Amino acid sequence: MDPMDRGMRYTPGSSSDMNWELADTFLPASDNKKLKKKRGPGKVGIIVVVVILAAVLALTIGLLVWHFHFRQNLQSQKIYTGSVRIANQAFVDAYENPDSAEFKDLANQVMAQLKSMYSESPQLSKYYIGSEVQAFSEGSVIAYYESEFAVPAGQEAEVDQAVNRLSSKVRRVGEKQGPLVFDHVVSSALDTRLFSKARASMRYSQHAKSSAEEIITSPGFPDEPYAPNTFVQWQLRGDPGHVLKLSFDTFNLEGNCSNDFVRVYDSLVAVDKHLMEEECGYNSPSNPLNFISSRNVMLVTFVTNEEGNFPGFRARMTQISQDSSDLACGGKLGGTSGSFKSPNFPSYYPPNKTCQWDIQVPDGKHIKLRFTTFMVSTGSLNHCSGDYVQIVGVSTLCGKQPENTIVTVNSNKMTVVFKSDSSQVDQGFSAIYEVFEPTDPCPYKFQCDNKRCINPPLRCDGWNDCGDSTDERNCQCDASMIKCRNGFCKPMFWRCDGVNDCGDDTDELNCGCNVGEFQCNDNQCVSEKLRCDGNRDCKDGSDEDGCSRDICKDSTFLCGNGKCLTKPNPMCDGQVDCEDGSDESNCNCGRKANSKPRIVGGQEADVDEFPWQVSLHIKNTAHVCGASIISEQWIVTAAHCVQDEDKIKYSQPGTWEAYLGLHTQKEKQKATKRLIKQIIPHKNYNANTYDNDIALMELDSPVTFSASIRPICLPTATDVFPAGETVTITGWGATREGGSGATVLQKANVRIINSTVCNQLMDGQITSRMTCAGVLTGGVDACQGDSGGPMSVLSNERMFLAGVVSWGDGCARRNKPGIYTTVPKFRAWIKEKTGV
Ligand code: 4AZ
Repeated sequence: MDPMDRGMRYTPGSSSDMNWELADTFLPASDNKKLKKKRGPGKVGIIVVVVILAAVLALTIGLLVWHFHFRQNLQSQKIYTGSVRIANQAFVDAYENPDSAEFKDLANQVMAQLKSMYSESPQLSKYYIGSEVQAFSEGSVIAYYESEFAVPAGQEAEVDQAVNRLSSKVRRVGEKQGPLVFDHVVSSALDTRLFSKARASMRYSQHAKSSAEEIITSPGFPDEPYAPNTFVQWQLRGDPGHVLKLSFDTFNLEGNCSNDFVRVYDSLVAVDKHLMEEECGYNSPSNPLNFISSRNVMLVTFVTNEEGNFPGFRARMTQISQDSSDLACGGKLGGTSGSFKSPNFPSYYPPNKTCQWDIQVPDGKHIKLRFTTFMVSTGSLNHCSGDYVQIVGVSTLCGKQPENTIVTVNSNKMTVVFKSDSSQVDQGFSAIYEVFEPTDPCPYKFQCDNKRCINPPLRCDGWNDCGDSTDERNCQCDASMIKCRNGFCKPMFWRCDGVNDCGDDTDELNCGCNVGEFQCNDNQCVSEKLRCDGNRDCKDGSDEDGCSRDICKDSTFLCGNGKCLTKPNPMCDGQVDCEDGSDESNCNCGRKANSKPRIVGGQEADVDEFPWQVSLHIKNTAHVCGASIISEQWIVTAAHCVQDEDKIKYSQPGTWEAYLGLHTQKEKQKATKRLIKQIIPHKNYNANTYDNDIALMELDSPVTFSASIRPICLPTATDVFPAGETVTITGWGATREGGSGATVLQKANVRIINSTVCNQLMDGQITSRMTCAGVLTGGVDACQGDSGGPMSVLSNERMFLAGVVSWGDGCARRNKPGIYTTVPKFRAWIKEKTGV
């Protein structure tokens, strides 16, 4: 069949269009006749002819086999999606219904004209298979279509260029060869992930009603998780003169967008040039995703790969009049101060929007503009080629700018232009302007070197409020502050918290210890009870110096047989130092397999770097909590992870599945999965105070240790982790407060915070079974979803489970450390319950 002469629907991937050109060149047998005439049929001649014939036959067969079996595989299916405006047609309601005669008639005309357009291009005509019109919308009439090509390997770029050339020609001069006048075409190659499943897809079409909202959900929502290998499209429409607003009130997909994703288009067809956003992962209902289209159409596509099992989404669609004040932006602004923001802020702004604000303040004053938030899509080429905010004559901003970015003009007029292009939207900006006297730019305030003005009380308060530290320079420290040698002042309660806040250690020198504590020679404080107990609790061992028992005096390690060793840190260092080998027993743990040189403020862990890390999932759904492997069959987590809630029986072993050896949540299939045989929460766990927040889980069958699955070492009951010591936290939890969980395991280093200081910061909620760790200036912390996971400390090149992620006041906030269950306090309990 002539591929250019197909009906309205085409069959992608048909093999009836094979290219026979090469086969024609495989038949040179006439040469043999010439040989015969010249030389006669001598014996040698016959042999030569037979050999040549055999060779030609073999070559022909080989080439035919290659042609039929492989060559067609070298052709790739390419689908271009696009929209074309038909200038000489008026929209009728029947065009919304693909089964109507009107739709079919116009679709056939569009397809015929597309075919004739492609036939003019030598690069396209030979590979063209067919087109399908998917929808029409108003204005005059816009047709949305897909065109399919079978492109030989290596020709894809040429075909891309030819399609682009054709589109820009139609945009320039129009296309009037048929009865239809095309005057605007947008087209782009369709992502293979969309069309590989598209044929087994579901397609819905919904039209917004004036008053009520329309609801769309992922298949199965809310009763069951979405299925694998799903492809669903929703074509959404509103009345002419309206735009569509789509709000996802629940959004919980797999965290890796290359597996499962939702795409929202400002079109009725999946054309990249109108892709507003691709989303995956989890969005807190308190921070709903919210989109606005530029016209009365929108397309939502939902794609999942072979692994599914996340709850999915629900979105509400409404239509808003294009004249609605909700969409208004720009205008004239005056006075001495004011504010403005991008349309739909803090939700996504619509595509194809231009707003201009003309600010004029009283004569003689100048204007300062402060962006409290700024997130504007940069465009593919960067350099603000996509969306931007232009402060005319001063600067053009795009991308993500730091909080409180300031732009000033030395005049009483300022023009600000916001422009979004047809694709990739973002949350936009919020800006505040105010006047300043040219002679006094920061009245009653402190002016930072970066032009920010800060309230005077923030000066010399220990925090870098300017962003460039200029508010903390040249300070006179009052009695409530520590005077650092380098000139900074820091709050007195940061003194001796084990963290070098000054930057030059001034705040950590000459630190005394509390009542009941012993001060080590290196100023560390340990419990008085640990003095002379035979263990080196101070890092320098000074708690065992001069002990009257005289055991291990000036030595470092008490062996199981009572003998002392003078070697520092002999435990698990790979050499048997005690005669009874007790320094090297129980050491098959904590070894970082890969020890090459949404956790907040962290970074991705290396594969197998933390092989004791476990991801606890509610069966067939998402990651919920972390845990740590301590033996082939036991893992440690937080008691608060296994407390029942309204609907979910977290305390029941049957609720859970544990993934061991997991690196990225998108590759669960590569991990070792275990069900849970029993859960033992600590009997004194207090759900109000989070005291004793620890639980044990027994796996249904033992695991075999490998590079990616190994236990972490358990500390001894007397181990203390002194303030200031660096510990590592790991997990797949949220990467910012209220944000979505991480796909790849995250790691971050924080430091142990002095318990007395921590108790003050946490309003007296810290018990002796809790350890605080964090960065008091904020920015690095465990967060929701990290709970139950390890806080580990390195000693003798092995990692020990110092704590279990338990709770905190938000995540990564200033002066709010993370709180961890102190594992040494539960060492005996772990032994009693598990034998480990
Ligand atoms: C949580 O909800 C959680 N910033 C864990 C740790 C922290 C806060 C919350 C510490 O699982």
